[in-house]
Amino acid sequence: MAAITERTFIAIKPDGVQRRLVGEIIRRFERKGFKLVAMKLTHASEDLLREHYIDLKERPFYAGLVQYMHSGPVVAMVWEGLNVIKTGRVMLGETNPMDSKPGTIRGDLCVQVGRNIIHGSDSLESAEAEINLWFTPEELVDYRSCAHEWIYE
Ligand code: IDP
Ligand code: MG
Repeated sequence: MAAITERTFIAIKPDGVQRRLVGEIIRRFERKGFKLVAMKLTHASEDLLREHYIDLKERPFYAGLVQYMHSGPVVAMVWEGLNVIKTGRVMLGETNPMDSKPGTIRGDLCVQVGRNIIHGSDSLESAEAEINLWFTPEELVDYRSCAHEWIYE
C-alpha cells in the first residue's frame, strides 16, 4: 500500500528562480495538500549536478544540462504525501514542455525542453537517492501538519 509518508525531491531550476516562478510552483504543491519537509536556495556544485544526472551521462545534452543547472541558484525541496512521487510528476508535466498539457507546471510556465524550470524524482529509488544527495538528515524537518486530518481520511 502507498504510504502517506512517501517523499520526493523537487527542484526549481535556475530558469524557474530567475523567472520568479518559485512562489507559483510552491503554491501548487501546497494547495494540492502535500507537506513541505525541506527547502533551501542553493547554488549547486558541478560535481553534485553531475552526480544528480549521472544516469544521463551518455546523452549528448549532458554537459549542457549540467551547465544550465549550474548557471544560478536552484530551490531544492522535499515534499511528502500519498503517492507524491507519481503525482508530483503528473503536476510537472512531460519532460518536453511542448508535450505537456495545460494545467501542468511545464505546460503552463515554460516552452523548451532545455529550459523546463523544474525537476521531480521519477521513482522511489531515485527519490531516496536524490534526497540523500541534496540534503543531510538534519535538514529534513520533522513536524505534524495541522491539516493532516483534513487531507487524509
Ligand atoms: P525529467 O526531468 O522529466 O525527468 P529526464 O529525461 O530525466 O527528464 O532529463 C533530465 C533533464 O534533462 C530534463 O528535465 C531537461 O532539463 C534535460 N533534457 C532532457 N532531454 C533534453 C534534450 O533533448 N535537450 C536538452 N535538454 C534535455
Ligand atoms: Mg529524470
